[in-house]
Amino acid sequence: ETPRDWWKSAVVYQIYPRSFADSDGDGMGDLGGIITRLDHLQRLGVDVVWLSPVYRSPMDDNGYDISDYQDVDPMFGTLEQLDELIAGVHERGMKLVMDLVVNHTSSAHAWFQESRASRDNPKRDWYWWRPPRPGHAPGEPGAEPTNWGSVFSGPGWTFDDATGEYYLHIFAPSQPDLNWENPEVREAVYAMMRWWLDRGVDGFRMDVINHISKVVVEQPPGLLDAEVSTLPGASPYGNQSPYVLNGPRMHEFLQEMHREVFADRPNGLITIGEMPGAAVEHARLYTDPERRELDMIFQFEHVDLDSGPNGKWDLVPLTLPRIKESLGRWQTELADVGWNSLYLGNHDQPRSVSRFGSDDPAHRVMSAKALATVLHLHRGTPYVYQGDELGMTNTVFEGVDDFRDLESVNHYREAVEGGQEPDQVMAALRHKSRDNARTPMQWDASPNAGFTTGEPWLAVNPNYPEINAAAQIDDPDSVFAHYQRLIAFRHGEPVVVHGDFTLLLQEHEELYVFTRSHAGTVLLVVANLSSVDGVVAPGDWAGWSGAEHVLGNVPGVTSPVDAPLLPWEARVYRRSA
Ligand code: TEU
Repeated sequence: ETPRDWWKSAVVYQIYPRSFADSDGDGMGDLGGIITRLDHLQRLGVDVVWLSPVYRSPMDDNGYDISDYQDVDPMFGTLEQLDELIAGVHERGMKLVMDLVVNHTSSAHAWFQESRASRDNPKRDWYWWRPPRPGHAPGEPGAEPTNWGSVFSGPGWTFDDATGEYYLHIFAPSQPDLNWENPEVREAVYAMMRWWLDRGVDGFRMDVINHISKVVVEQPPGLLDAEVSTLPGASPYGNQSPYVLNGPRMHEFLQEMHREVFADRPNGLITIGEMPGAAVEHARLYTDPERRELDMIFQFEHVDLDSGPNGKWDLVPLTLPRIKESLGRWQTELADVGWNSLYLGNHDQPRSVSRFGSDDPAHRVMSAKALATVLHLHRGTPYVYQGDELGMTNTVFEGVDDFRDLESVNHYREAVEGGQEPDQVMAALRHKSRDNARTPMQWDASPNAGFTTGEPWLAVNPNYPEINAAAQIDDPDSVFAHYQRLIAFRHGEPVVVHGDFTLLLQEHEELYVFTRSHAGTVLLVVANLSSVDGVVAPGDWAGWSGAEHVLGNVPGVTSPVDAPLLPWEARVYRRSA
């Protein structure tokens, strides 16, 4: 029988279907493309495949705006192909996780169409409808029920002429928030989830799931207005987070979902909550197995470290001590209860090599391997975002027209209209735009990187002739081969899965050093996460003199712990306790 916590030793691979592989030449990835590339994943050795949304959608937010939860968008293929994909994944001994986007639907979803039709429609209360602020002309700026901003720029409420009220959308106006206070909404979502499990999927990655319980906006309009930042360049809207994240009924809703959807199913499923704004104290509750909520969550603390007081686009320098402090605290605080998801990148983040490593050709390969080594040797379930296993990098954006992502495009407009220097806005976008991670997967050196025979929806990164899967899969020194080794190492070494984590040299500016220990075995990870050559780990390493150097990123070399490290060199040692 599958152990209940089988996912502790698993590695998850995230596919962003639009950018993975195109089988019909329309320039957009699809299910047919994924099916033909499953051997790549099996070769890598991953256990679980997480598919970003492939449901029917107007694609305003590339599928995170769903208009039919129980069908595949024609752009991606058909339900039959999805069945084929599930079977193909299962045949290779892997599992398939679907993205579950139920904080909001698309405004094109039938539920919202009904809800907006009239104030007395039976589905009116399925969304958050509120009257305009008294004393303001309906629909005019300032008449919104609260002053909250949307994550994707502009106000968090949109006026609907049809019924003279506003609806809430934490994200784009085309992504209205479902009202989870209404039990019919919850039952409809649970029924849909059961339908997918019956179809054979193995679990869900739940999009912004800690937004589903909010402070209910019943008070007189204005009472829940949020503070607006007075810093230059800040958004003119208030920060909604305190009102709409980790709300009062979160645990109740997740426990109910568990009961209604998962409790009576055999072990072997996995539930992952994506949770911006979740602190480790929240994570302990959300992922405590006794509480029957979620198996693990994606937290954002370490990917927010380079954001300043004005948010995501307000760049502040990243320092290694801060990264270690943050990730290390999550390791410690979730040691006795709960579980970590480990990631450095995904479809919402810039490429991890460009952000945390170095995409300078002199350091790219080494830094990609070093980052992966550090991440995969932490305690938790590692996530590989498509292309990370090749060391893919941020791309080149000449101007704002090169972006496709609505977050990037909207931000540019709002910031420039607000008086910021276009060059400065572009610099932030180049550094952090989500489109950096959404360029097509680089399969080989043929035109468009073998992603499509047509015109790709987003330009291929010009570095594809050098960085691609075909060039790496048979090369034992490639980034790909290093990922294979890390994944196999986790599968073979219980200490990687279960070991206690101890951070060493926390204040060191260049080195990331920690131990893992379990059942008589200790691992020591020593990584130079900098381009500085010859860094030596300070300390007395006598106890490690006979230790085995089990993994490293300098081909063919094994060195003692106190030997100087090359730029971005990472080593893993093993000894008995
Ligand atoms: O993202 C959640 C999230 O917090 C977003 O705000 C995201 O991090 C964004 O980049 C903020 O800068 C999830 C999905 O992963 C994302 O692709 C969706 O756009 C979003 O939810 C809405 O569904």
